[in-house]
Amino acid sequence: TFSNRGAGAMMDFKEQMCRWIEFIEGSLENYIPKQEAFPPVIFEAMRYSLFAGGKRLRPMMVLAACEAVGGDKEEAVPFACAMEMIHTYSLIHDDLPAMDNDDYRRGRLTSHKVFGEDMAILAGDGLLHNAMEVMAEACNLNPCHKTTGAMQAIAQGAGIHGMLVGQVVDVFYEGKPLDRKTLEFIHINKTAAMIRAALKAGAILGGATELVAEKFALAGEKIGVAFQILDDILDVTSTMEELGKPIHSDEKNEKTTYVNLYGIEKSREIAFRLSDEAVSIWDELGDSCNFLKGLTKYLTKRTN
Ligand code: GRG
Repeated sequence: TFSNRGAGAMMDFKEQMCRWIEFIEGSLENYIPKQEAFPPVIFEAMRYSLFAGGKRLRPMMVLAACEAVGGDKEEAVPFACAMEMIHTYSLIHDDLPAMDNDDYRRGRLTSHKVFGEDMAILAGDGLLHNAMEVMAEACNLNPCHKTTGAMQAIAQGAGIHGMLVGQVVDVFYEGKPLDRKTLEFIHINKTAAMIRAALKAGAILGGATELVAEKFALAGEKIGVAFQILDDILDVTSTMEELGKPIHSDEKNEKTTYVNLYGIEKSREIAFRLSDEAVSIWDELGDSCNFLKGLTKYLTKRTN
């Protein structure tokens, strides 16, 4: 086990995280076709983004949640890999000229810059459908409410009841003023829904009761919103540091974010409060959630 049971209890949190990442990278290889498959261009494009060094937070959450409720992480591996494929697809599409038009992601050129817009769209679609195939195959191998429930939670988190609808509202309000309720809607859906889904799916796969799985989901929502607020703060502070400007909390950013609605200090306070609320859920659930507690705290201290 990589979680905090047995000898793992003594393991340093960051070391545990690195071991999870290594495990996830290896597992992804088993669920994605090799570059040589035909036609190579699409597999090369899918792999280019999938193996670009992401933090692997969502698959880590699936696996750690499964273990935290006493499940066997092996049963959760296909779902963890599917989460990362869906997350990567969303990043590829979000970077497209029609959306955020970004040139760099995960420290390298974005998919459309390397493979062209057409192939980037298809690589994103390819990752999404491969994720569905991997999960459906796992459901067929072990048909039960745990596997189908996890697949449902993941599809819900990614689609029109989750990330996708958050992206729709984000795109719709581009360049228009946003009120707090709408901004909250975007954060809860675009960012938090996938983190919520990862923790809920992991708990379901581990055999949690509906009540406990909902607690994992709630912790995920709080972590997800805190994660997005901190991301908005990092965006502003890193740009200001690059420009050598002093950081003023009332500084305006072109997009409506928590930072320009509440200021840096208040935004940080809201993110820390949400993170503390998630930590209280882990405390309530007991020691088996120590890794997830550590991860929650780590995310509030992140610098990238
Ligand atoms: C295209 C349907 C569709 C959705 C796109 C995920 C997303 C929705 C947009 C990405 C833009 C963005 C900044 C989203 C906020 C969430 C976020 C900070 C994503 C990056 O997640 P990390 O930090 O990335 O876990 P890595 O690269 O580490 O996996």
